[in-house]
Amino acid sequence: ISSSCKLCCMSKSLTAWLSIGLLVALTNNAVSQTSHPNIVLIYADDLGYGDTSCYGATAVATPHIDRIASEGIRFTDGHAPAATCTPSRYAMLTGQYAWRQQGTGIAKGDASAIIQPGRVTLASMLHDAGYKTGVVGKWHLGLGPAEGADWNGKIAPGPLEIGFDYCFLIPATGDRVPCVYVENHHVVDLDPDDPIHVSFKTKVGNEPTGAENPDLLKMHPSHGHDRTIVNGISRIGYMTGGHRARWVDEEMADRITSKAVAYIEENKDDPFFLFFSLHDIHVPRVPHPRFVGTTAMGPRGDAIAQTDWCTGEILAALDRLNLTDNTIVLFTSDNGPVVDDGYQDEAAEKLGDHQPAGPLRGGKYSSFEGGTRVPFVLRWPAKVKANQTSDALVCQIDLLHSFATLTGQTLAAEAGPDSHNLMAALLGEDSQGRDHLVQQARTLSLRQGDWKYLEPGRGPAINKNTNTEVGVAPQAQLYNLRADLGEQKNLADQHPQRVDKMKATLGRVRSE
Ligand code: NG6
Ligand code: CA
Repeated sequence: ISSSCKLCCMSKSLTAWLSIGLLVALTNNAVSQTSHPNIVLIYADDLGYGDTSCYGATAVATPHIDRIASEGIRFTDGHAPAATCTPSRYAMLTGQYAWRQQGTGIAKGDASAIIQPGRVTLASMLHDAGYKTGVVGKWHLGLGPAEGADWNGKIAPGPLEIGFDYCFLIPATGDRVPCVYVENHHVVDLDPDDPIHVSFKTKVGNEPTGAENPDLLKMHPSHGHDRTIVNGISRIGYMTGGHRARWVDEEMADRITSKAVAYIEENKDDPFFLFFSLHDIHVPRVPHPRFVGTTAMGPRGDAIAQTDWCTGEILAALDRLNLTDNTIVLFTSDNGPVVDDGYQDEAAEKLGDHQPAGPLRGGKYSSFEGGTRVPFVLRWPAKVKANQTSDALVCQIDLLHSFATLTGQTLAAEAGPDSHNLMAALLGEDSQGRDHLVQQARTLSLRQGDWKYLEPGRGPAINKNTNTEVGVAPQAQLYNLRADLGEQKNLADQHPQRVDKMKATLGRVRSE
């Protein structure tokens, strides 16, 4: 063969090798992309099973949340781990039922960090898998060391010590002090000459309170919430100082949404995990003026409309950046709905026919299904078929194990003990989901198949303040959810053996 021909052959085989290499690289890339999709978890607060139009609401339209459902899967039996905020978030991030761990009840505004550095969390696991990890919005899992956070200095530990690279936080909830944002380790826009002091015991400083100066309020409390007034709204707890840094409730949704969108833009070239934790529709419900009056339900309905707008901004950012196809978007809520949660915001008066929990009994604070069964819609166009409805029993506590499996991470033996790998159910490939699930309110309940067992408990059956049936009764309760989704007919007396069996299963899980 002539030398020119040799050269030609060599270059041909080189081209062949190059193209095979390219193909392999492309395939690898495709594999690594679908094994490492971006993950956006949009976490509403106190949004009930019946509060979005894709779950049947007609008094408010939620086209963006509905879009996630129609382009992905709507789960009819998706759960928060608990019927209040802090234990739900704790369990979702750690994969451990919150009732196993002391100090995971609703956190005060000055609570110290509840999840200790070193714990495996959803964020630390994804961080180890090569993700950029950020949390924007409501935290409510405590900040700072045991003696409390230094609001005027470095605030740690917090999200950055348990796996997040970035945080922009409402430290607890909007109804409790301190009413300031925290970005990474510091209060945003703090004037060092006007230091923050916070107390949940005695009054600090001399600022007006809701109890002493109701004339200064633009929104009045209905129960509690009568301490320091910030932005015309009295809160839980006392606060002084930090005036320049104080939030304006009407701007909160815009503020956190722009931070969330910026986070997506900045991390678009890496796989990223964004925990976008909305404040809506928690009290005080003070949506931006552009949403006021968009529903006939007053602030609670308008806050749902605002929630949908926030969601739409995230979806639009993903579209704009060409990220939609390979991003998992999960929209869900931290617990069920409540109408009057402490402010006179006309939520009860203007409710009309709207059913915040849809067909379910109870709501926030409740052992009935309304306490933890929440909107749960997931979209991932690259992998998940559109327009699906799934009745699989799934829970937010399973995200840790599921996403670890997805991203090829092995969890340490002690990590996420209650988290199951439900990836197949989340992708719509398995219609069963969990074998059983423990639900947490004031007492525990067990879901298994069509059945639900509520353990007996002491205390009032109704939370008078919020007018919620909390599900507590001195005798055991057993419901067949297939026949009786609204938990009206207690079958415990008719099925004593099933009661015993489920009680034993709950006892076993409890002692695991
Ligand atoms: C309760 C508050 C309620 C709400 C809840 C926490 C009173 C009387 N009630 O203690 O308004 O803030 O805590 O809600 O203070 S959660 O969704 O963050 O769990
Ligand atoms: Ca909540």
